[in-house]
Amino acid sequence: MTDAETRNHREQRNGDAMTETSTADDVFDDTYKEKVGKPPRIFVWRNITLMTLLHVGALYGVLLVPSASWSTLVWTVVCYLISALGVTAGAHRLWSHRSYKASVPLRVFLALANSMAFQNHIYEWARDHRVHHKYSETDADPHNATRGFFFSHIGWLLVRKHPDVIEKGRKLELADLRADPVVMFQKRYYKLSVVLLCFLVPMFVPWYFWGETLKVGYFVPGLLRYTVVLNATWLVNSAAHIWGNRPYDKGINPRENPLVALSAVGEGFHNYHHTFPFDYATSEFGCKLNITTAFIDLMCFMGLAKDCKKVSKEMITARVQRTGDGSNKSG
Ligand code: ST9
Ligand code: ZN
Ligand code: ZN
Repeated sequence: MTDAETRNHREQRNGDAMTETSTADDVFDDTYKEKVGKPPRIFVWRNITLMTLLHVGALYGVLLVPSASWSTLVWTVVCYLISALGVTAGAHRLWSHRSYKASVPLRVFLALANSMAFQNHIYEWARDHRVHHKYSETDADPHNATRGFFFSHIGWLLVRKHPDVIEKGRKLELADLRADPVVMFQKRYYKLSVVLLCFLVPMFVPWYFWGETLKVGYFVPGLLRYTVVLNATWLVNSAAHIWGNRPYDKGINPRENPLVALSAVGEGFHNYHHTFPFDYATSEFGCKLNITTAFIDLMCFMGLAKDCKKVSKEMITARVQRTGDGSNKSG
């Protein structure tokens, strides 16, 4: 693309986002210029050791699966879904993008579910995620996918952040997050809530209610489930920024990746999501491969959520024709 085309593309890109979104923090900023030179790479050996141990523990969990009872396996799936929703319906669609409104009981449930997922507290997660959208694929993006699959998948958690991530992140408003007592309460008691909800509850429930061994409880619904949820989440940053079609905007890296959508309970439609970050469904296709959208719809039906933001069909069609790669199937 020429400079003029790039400018034009960015104006169109941000035009759609600015018309609907409630927070300017997640809108792409094209004024940021990366500094010249290689990004610093300072290893954090504590994280490298802990992540290695976690993945070894998860592999041991895989070996224990045949000795787990059916009830424990069902419980593992339940824990997977609860922790996944704490990230997708909670930290992501509600708190990072404000794509719908949730009542206090639902916010409390999502905050507890988020602690079960142990992916940093909601405030930090949403702050980093807004920086990811605003400075996508640059040095100021915490998991900048132009640094390769490994970096955007897990590597970014094993090294110190690029100084631009912190500098740009400090300029975000985040007032909405600070004003939410549920977010601030979870931040305050984060470590305790993680020990309880990510490790102790998944382990003790099967032991107490149906006599599962503590070892299986710890390694299968505990470590294995936690590690799978982490990797499913990280695939959105890695695989869904590398492989898939770009029906809505061929000028950006994020892609539509159905396999990631499946494992990440609806979060793999990433070209759509970066094009319209305020859409509560993160997809044009409703609940298809999208358990999170079905969950939010159910919450609305029960009166626990409301004001879901949705991109109009006309806006999608116009955008597909203007900047899509020609692969859109919706006509
Ligand atoms: C994890 C997170 O896994 C996963 C997030 C994935 C996001 C996915 C998004 C995709 C879309 C949604 C899809 C969901 C799909 C879900 C599917 C489910 C099935 N702005 O951090 P420090 C400040 S976590 C402003 O130490 P270092 C900070 O406040 C896994 N400020 O930086 C602090 O200030 P002060 C478990 C910022 O030293 C100072 O800077 N957890 C920002 O570079 C230093 O902060 C871990 O593995 C910002 N953006 O260390 C631990 N960032 O001093 C991970 C920082 O004033 N974290 N600041 O307090 C760490 O250990 C460290 O952060 C580090 C960097 C080593 C990575
Ligand atoms: Zn992304
Ligand atoms: Zn997002």
